[in-house]
Amino acid sequence: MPPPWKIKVVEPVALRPEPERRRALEDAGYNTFLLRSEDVFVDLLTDSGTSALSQEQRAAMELGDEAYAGSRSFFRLERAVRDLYGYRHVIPTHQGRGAEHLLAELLVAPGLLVPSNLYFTTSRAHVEIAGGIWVDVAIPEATDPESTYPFKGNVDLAALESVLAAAAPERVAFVRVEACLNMAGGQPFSIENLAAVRELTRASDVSLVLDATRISENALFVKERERGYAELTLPEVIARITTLSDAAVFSSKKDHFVPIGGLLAVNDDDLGERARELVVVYEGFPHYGGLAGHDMEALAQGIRESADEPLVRHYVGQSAYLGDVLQERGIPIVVPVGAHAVFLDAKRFLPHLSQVEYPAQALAAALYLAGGVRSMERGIVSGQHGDEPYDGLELVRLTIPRRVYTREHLDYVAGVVGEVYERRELVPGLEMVYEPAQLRFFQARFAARAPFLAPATTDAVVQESERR
Ligand code: P70
Repeated sequence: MPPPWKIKVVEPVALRPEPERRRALEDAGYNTFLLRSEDVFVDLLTDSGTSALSQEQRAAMELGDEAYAGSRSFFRLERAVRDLYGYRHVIPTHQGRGAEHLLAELLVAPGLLVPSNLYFTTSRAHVEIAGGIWVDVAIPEATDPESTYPFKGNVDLAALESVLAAAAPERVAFVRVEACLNMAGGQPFSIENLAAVRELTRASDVSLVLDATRISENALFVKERERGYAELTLPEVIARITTLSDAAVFSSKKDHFVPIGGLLAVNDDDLGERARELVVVYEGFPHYGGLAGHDMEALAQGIRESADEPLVRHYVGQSAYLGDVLQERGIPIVVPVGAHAVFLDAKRFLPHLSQVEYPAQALAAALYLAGGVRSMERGIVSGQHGDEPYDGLELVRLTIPRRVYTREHLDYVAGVVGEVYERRELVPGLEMVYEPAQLRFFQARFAARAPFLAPATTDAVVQESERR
């Protein structure tokens, strides 16, 4: 189906000539985070804050009430959250990690455990800065790019049960379950699994906190893949999910179509009060939490749009389409294709590189050089923890912003990836030359171990993709 929107405002983009891309890549230390966006042609770095606003969101922004306290816009936001998700207390934050910070300050203490279905970078960082210990309780399929299990976001119930049996409730801060598990490829959990987690946490007197950042897509996958939900509306499925939790954090920069914003939402009155006490220290008064009134208006409207099934279905369909085209060309990707992105499996894409040569980082650099396509490393640079050995997933994420790119853009991206795949042995490994102390993937710098794709090769890549 064509998209359920048409384009009213456009932003020009251009493909820079090869020598300029090469220079930009070197200046960026082979890290796609450090490229300037004007040097990027198709920007698939992230779906975070990169969506197109709707006309309704832009209109709502005119109504922003910029009062410091008691802002009308806050109450509209609170109503939108309660209507769709049902949580009693709504604390706005500047973005998702602001909510994660509050949650960690509220519930984590030194030595407390946070069991979760796989890590997310900022979520784990906040837990660890507060002295907590992250415990992975993802099912094994989550880290197997070739497993076609439909709910790779599920929690390993036996693993969770044994953590809780050994430590709950005193030594467990909360159990975290992330919707459309980002680091596994945007993979959903089933409601059956979440309900079982709910039983375990209840029996152990521990809170269940959702990372509901991508809950809309998770709800759509449930409708399509889990028996008994096909006839429910998308908002009904979303509500089935949230009622199984005690609290949630949201990065609203994804499903809620806003460039900035996040939420902490909780049911417990005491926790809600403590969150409002804390938010004034880090974010702002509880009626804006680091957001402008007009941001809260756009967010309230975006929350309503996030439960619009045709919109979510089209969006998930874009990832599926790109995944299909890549698979037809024999390119190794994570299956099933998840919510917000196609993840290339760099271990199979560049088998001549060992993981300490940063294959996913090198592949992301090659895609930029070859066709101005920006993607994100999700491998050892993002996942390695201190000096611990890492042999986990080694992925490159081609992330689709919402309501932004057309099928022509996706075909172009598939062409670039395909041409690089055909010349894959020309992609050399990298060496890390600067490693920041926190969340190193954002700002690390690299040097190439050998000349990176010869210029003639990159020109051929673009010509090939244009010919197609
Ligand atoms: C991405 C973004 C953000 C995010 C998330 C989940 C499941 C929390 C957050 C934090 C941005 C990003 C963040 C860290 C590393 C790379 C990219 N994900 N939970 O691109 O929210 O960014 O608003 O503070 O996906 O996946 P926020």
